[in-house]
Amino acid sequence: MKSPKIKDIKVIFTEPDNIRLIIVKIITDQDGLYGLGCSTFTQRPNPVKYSIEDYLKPFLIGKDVNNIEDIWQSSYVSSYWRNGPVLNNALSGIDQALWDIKGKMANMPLYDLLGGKTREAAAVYVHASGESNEEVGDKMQAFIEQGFHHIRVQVSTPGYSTYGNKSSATGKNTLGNKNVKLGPIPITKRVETQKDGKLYAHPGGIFEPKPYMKSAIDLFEYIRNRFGYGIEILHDVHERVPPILGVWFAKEVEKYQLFFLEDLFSPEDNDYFKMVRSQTSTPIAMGELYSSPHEIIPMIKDRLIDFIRIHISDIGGISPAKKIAAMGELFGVRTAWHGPGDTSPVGHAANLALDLSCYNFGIQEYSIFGDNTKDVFPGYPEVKDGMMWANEKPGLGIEIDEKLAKKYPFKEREYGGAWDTVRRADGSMVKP
Ligand code: GCO
Ligand code: MG
Repeated sequence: MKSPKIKDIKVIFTEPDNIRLIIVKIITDQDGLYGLGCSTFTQRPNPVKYSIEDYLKPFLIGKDVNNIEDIWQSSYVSSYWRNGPVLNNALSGIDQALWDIKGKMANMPLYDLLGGKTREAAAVYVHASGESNEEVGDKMQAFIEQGFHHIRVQVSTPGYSTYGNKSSATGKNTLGNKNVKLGPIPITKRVETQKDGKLYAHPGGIFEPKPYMKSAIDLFEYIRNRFGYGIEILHDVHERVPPILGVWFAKEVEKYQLFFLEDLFSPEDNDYFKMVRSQTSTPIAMGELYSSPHEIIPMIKDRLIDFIRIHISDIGGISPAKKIAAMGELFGVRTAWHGPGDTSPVGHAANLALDLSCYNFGIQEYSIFGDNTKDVFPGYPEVKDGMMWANEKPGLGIEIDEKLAKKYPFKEREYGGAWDTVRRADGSMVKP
């Protein structure tokens, strides 16, 4: 039988629940045979779209859909310079769509094609954030009653801006010693997040490492006193503290037995992880900001992390991700693919195919899909009893309602949509 060829490639922008999503659809020359992939880089959607439409599409039209690896390798070097978030996200949409087509042609769910299930479903973690320990605890209680067993906990630091919460930052000194001045507190006022239909990237406010670490440690103490150790808690530092303070923090929280501590350092400070490994057994997760194999390979090779937090579309799709997962297995490192709101349900379906088929699965992040998002993506992975369940449909098992997707065009955003600018009390920039 003649192998299907790539006939057309479409990029679909949609924002059903205030997060910009990018979907790729590969249409073959075989009637009714098409595939979907996620290319979501929510802060920079346009360059991803142009990279696909202006470069990958002309390069790929007419190619045999069977040859995923050859298409991936030749596309990867077709730009000569490589390993960046824009080109990798563009390539991911193509790659995931080809795997979706492969599953449809084999009439198999993708996890079966990748070796079959190593578990019935993938345990997920959800986000409990709040302005106080009690509020975080109450949200945890609600999630526990829904059957979740792994919960990421983030609490606001009074007077400062905290990742996972948007407390207004007055820069009020909460170090406990009223006389300590934190330097000239720059005026950061909160602009409306949404005004006249436009979205505004509000300033990220003021972040100070010591007040943040104190409030996080107080939160863990509170949670362990209220819930004990029978529930798994996770925490995301989001790369915001100076590295040596991160080393101290990882040691200080060891007694709270976190499931993992995430983004303790920025990728640029990877070498600090060696210090952490020799001083504490706090489980470490890192990877959502990696877009090159050169970043993750040393972390696995030297067992500097316990969980691979890679954003699959940011590394180039399923093809590279499954190789990284295999390397992780050989070194005792588990997967914890990035699964934020700015991974589309198609991307979550790709995560899930690997979660189910990889022996060294660790945990799957799950940012609860909004109702509009669920409508746009029929077949989205179901979550119940704290687990994400795949359906038995071939390929990724998910669709996109293109007509409905069009009803959610990208909103206009100030400066095109930037990630928050977070500053120290002296006004210097913080990696956000
Ligand atoms: C997480 C991540 C996200 C990112 C977001 C960036 O652990 O889920 O840190 O919250 O900040 O995906 O766009
Ligand atoms: Mg994170």
